[in-house]
Amino acid sequence: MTITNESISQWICDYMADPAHNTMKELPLPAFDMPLVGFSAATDPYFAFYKEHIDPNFYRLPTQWLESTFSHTFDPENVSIISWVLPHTEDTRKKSAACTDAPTMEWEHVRVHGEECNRDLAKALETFFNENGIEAVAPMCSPEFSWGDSEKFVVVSNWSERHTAFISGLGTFGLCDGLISKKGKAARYGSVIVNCKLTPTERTYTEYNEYCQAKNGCTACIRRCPAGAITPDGGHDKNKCRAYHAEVIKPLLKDRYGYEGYAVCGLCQTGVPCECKIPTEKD
Ligand code: B12
Ligand code: SF4
Ligand code: SF4
Repeated sequence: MTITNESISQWICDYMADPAHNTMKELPLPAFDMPLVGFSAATDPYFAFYKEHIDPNFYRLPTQWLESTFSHTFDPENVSIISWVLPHTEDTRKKSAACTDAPTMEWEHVRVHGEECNRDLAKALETFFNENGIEAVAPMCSPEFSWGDSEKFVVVSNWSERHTAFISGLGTFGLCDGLISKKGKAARYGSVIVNCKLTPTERTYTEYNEYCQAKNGCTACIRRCPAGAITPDGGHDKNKCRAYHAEVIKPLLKDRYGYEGYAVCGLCQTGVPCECKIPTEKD
């Protein structure tokens, strides 16, 4: 296969079109709708900006991921990033939008098995490139991926899928922190770094929060959050959000469904104007 933006996008869509890959495993349902794919260059100044902005001693540049994986230097001019959005299905979104205190089991299965599917996709794409003689690494699947406490941002990882998607032309941040793409905010994100020159996707926005309608008075995610973790001026309080996951969602899911696995909330992602599209002032 000739490696072009189009052929890679098609490869990702074909992978996700296979029901054996795109599955919630424990429920006979697809985890996601069809993906959106974006591309960026390692030389994009935003990568260096985010390293500084997030944590210069912890956050990594694309070339640093390749260098630590393959133990030699890489020319950033030749390194690209493939980033994707995996949107939740309408069924999962609608069920979650109807909830007010905790999401449904479908939402939890997307967090657990949908994320497995996201990482399997990243691993499969990484393997595809490596087998074709092009070094590639999926940070989220690397043993070197980590996240931890941050003075500035409470918790941060050494590779942020949302910031990568922003740079790759896929969307902008919302008041609640969620990244809003053309397919909205109810989605998961992934990426692979490759030693190969690809054409960066044009960013059709200039502000990091351009799509969010908070500037026009939208308060939908504030009202959706059962933890009071989102405020008009403070944005997203990650400590309140995490505490709600651990102290409220976990016991609720155990009582309701007998579920004792990884528990998340995500109610701010649905029942809002940016759930599955770029919101407008009229929403
Ligand atoms: C740690 C983490 C969490 C933490 C903290 C979240 C956070 N906001 O950082 C907790 C446990 C709270 C959490 C919760 C959730 N998470 Co989470 N989480 C992550 C993880 C592992 C790392 C995030 C990270 O590194 N953040 C770095 C910090 C710096 O990001 P930030 O604070 O949001 O960044 C802000 C600034 O950088 C600023 N900013 C950006 N550009 C600029 C430019 C300028 C000039 C300035 C001044 C500022 C600025 O805006 C950003 C938003 O406010 C990622 C996976 C990954 N590797 O990316 C998933 C991830 C972010 N989570 C995700 C999801 C789905 C969730 C939940 C919905 C849970 C669920 N599955 O139901 C909730 C949503 C909470 C919320 N409102 O965001 C998705 C994102 C989906 C989306 N639409 O954005 C991710 C990408 C996982 C994935 N693979 O898809 N998560
Ligand atoms: S619900 Fe409204 S305020 Fe919240 S992120 Fe979406 S557009 Fe922004
Ligand atoms: S994930 Fe839940 S608790 Fe956290 S900000 Fe969103 S709605 Fe609030």
